[in-house]
Amino acid sequence: MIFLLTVSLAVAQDAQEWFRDARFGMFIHWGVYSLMGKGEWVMENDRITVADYETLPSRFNPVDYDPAEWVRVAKDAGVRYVTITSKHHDGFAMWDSKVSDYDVVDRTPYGKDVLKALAEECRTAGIKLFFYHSQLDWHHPDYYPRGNTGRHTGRLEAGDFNRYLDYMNAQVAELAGGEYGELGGFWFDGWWDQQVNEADKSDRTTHVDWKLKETYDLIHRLQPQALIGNNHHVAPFEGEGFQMFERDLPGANTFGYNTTQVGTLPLESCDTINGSWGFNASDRAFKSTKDLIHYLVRAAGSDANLLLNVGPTPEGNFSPEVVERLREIGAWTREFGETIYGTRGGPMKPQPWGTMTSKDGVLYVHVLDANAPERLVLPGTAGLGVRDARLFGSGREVKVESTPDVTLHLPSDAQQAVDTIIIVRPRSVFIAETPLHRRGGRSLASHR
Ligand code: FHN
Repeated sequence: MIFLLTVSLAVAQDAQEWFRDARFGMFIHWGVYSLMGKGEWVMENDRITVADYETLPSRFNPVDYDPAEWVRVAKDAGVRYVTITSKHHDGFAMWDSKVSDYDVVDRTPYGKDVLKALAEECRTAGIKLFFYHSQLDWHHPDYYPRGNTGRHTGRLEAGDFNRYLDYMNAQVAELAGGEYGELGGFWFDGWWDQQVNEADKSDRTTHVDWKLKETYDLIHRLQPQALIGNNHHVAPFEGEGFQMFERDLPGANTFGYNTTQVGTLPLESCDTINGSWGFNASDRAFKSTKDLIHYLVRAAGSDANLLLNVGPTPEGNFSPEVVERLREIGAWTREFGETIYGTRGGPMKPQPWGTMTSKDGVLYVHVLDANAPERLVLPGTAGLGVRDARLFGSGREVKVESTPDVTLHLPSDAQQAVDTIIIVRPRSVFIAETPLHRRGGRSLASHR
């Protein structure tokens, strides 16, 4: 028993280390909602009843869906894992579910298991696969009591929540049962729908008992290495293997979801390339490649992964704007990826002008702001003797002073268009373990 526990703990730790090293993932929101071109919340936002929404699947025929091409684009961008919606809040299963016919195989003219095909391509390409799975369900009759959403679906005001949980767990077991290979993990969402006081992220009281332990134990029994994350916007629960932050870097709260403390689990930020998760035909607010790279670098500097979302069209295409940006990000990750993959954030806390990553005893200072000061003070590096500091690429030397924090003098003509990276080699062994800013103390564990 103790042996088994030790083994599964080691498996979980390995998975977490892998996750921390991965740094970059692709999020995919794809479902029958894509047909409406108004995002994945269209059922709720347009107050569509279950009866009306159920007519959508008969039109879902993604003839252009080419999972090998999706994975090629993802890999070329430099992502190490893909997280795709197996079921979103609309309740529609994107695989061949055995406990429901409300799925892509049974209800659409396409008739094929889109997750299966993607799982196979991911396996071939060495990309790990995660499933986004909505706990909230606007379709299932037993998702009752109704939550904070889904009140205009025309369902009977009755149901058995435990029966719903059995259904949800049965679907999770199908996904984790082996048919889709060894999974990276699960990314749950929708817990907040039953939160009594959704505005208060310190209050984890819900109208229902989600019985998370049952779901999490089930997954870990079937796939011990699978990491579980849950986008509940509150502090992590037992059994979760990473902590996520929607549309924000850990510690920031520009969106209103992220007032919870940054904990010690591996971290992940997710965000969109435009403003939408699911395909939204009128959303043209694509972020620039430069901003997206900055997001990735800042995430790494905050010791977090970036899970960057694409919302494919109903035909199964990534829009050209998305492909273009991913290609450009790929050019960057190929050249500069060693400064983010396998790194840990810090020890310098993120600064307005840039951020820091570290790996194998080397610090990478990322200067992101074109108007960064010429004299860059690196808070949190006091006492670190510097052997040398050089510009990534040219190898040109950068002048260093100790004040007592390490201070770099960035040559005025050295600034790069996207990210000016300075490699700082300490004089003594530097171990990047837990980032300074997450422990609120020093982590400059050097053997001097
Ligand atoms: O409601 C969902 C939303 O549709 C989307 O899936 C995002 C992704 O982080 N999460 C939820 C909102 O918190």
